[in-house]
Amino acid sequence: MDTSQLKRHSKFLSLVLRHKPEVLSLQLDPQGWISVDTLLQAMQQNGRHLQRNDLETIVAENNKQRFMFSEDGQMIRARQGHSIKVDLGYETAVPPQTLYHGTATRFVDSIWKQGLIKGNRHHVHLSADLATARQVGGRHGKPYIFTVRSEEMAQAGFAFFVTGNGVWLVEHVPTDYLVGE
Ligand code: HQG
Repeated sequence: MDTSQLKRHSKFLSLVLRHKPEVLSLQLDPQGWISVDTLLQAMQQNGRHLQRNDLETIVAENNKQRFMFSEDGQMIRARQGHSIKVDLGYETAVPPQTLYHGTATRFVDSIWKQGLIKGNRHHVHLSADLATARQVGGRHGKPYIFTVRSEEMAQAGFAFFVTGNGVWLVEHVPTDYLVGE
């Protein structure tokens, strides 16, 4: 299967595993998992012919490691980014002194009023490196980077989680902990 086909399937998997499993008449378990066989079968019935080895390629090569298999390889889920209710079971983690959040310039005024809010997602997404933040912000327009004083937030009692692929998650970032460009 060529790269563009894999990318198309990968985007569809994000839709199914994070937002709308119902497009394939599927239901994820409370932790966001679905059986690989069930998923592949449902995709097949939807005219999306994907073999197990193609799925393995997508999981392994996805640029942001968006998906993961269970240890026994029988189940698959998205690592983060859900809008449907799932309990990802991430442990809280101690963040570094600062983390970054990339946004677009048009959101900046609103962010200075409300802080960073999670919107449709379960959490606000932060990254440990500037390059990732810039890329995330660039998806929305002209990128603008906020630095988040994460160590101070953790000391003040905010819970931080980190996913297997280095995305940091937090409920909300009040303006007190934001530093602009
Ligand atoms: C902005 C992608 C106005 C926020 C990425 C962002 C990431 C506010 C947008 C992951 C606001 C939400 C998440 C406020 C936050 N007023 N705008 N008070 N607070 N915003 O896509 O962080 O490709 O839901 O700055 O790489 O851009 O899905 O969040 O611009 O890791 O794997 O509201 O999604 O990963 O946009 O991206 P999003 P995000 P995936």
